[in-house]
Amino acid sequence: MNDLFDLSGRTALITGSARGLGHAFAQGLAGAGARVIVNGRNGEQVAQAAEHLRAAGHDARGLVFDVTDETAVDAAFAGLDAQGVEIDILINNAGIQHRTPMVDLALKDWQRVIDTNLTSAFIVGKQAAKRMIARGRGGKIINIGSLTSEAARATVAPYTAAKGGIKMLSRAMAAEWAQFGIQVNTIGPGYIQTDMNTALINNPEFDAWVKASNPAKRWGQPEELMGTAIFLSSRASDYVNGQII
Ligand code: GCO
Repeated sequence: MNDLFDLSGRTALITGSARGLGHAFAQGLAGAGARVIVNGRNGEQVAQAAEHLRAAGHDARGLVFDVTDETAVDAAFAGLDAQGVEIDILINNAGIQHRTPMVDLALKDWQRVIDTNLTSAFIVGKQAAKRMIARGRGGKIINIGSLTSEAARATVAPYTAAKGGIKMLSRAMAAEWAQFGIQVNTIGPGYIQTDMNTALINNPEFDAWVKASNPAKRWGQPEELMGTAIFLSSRASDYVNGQII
């Protein structure tokens, strides 16, 4: 039964994986045997993150590109093609947060969040799926949603709209690509202790609200999401399509 979750021989690309949840996903998949490709926009952070994984004995490399830049994404995939590197697992994790009341929200800030948190999953997912379909041996795509894929709070409208879109984008991808053996699903984390949430964690009122408003009565830890990512990246989820966990 352990083989069900074994990712040996598979290559995983995790966007936005130089830190935060993305780095936890990279650690989890690497620990399950996958060769991981760390992505981010900052070359130094990506190199350090890949080195951190290699120092732990994992097969890891970096690939720097901006997930919102279609030309850069296409070039990155063309580079992988040229090196004979085939992506079996894609985690569309890259995301940013922007907290402000909607009446004060600038269109450029709305667009930046939508581009990074939602459109990027289409841009990168399209390139990965084209190759998975052509190879004929299926694949796994995991889009990272949020608690805000299902519920909303004030001042994070573009993030919430993007994460709601992520949930339905996974379903749209599943509707088109499941027939090719590609399982597309969403992970929707609750409130996790990451650097994106530092301001919230350090706010006693918000910290108390998070602890009071979820059954576990605590913040989650990034490593607590590894198991779900391994499950959705492995044979154990070969008949799971369009779901959000
Ligand atoms: C916020 C937080 C949330 C969490 C997470 C919850 O400002 O409410 O940033 O968006 O990061 O997405 O699932």
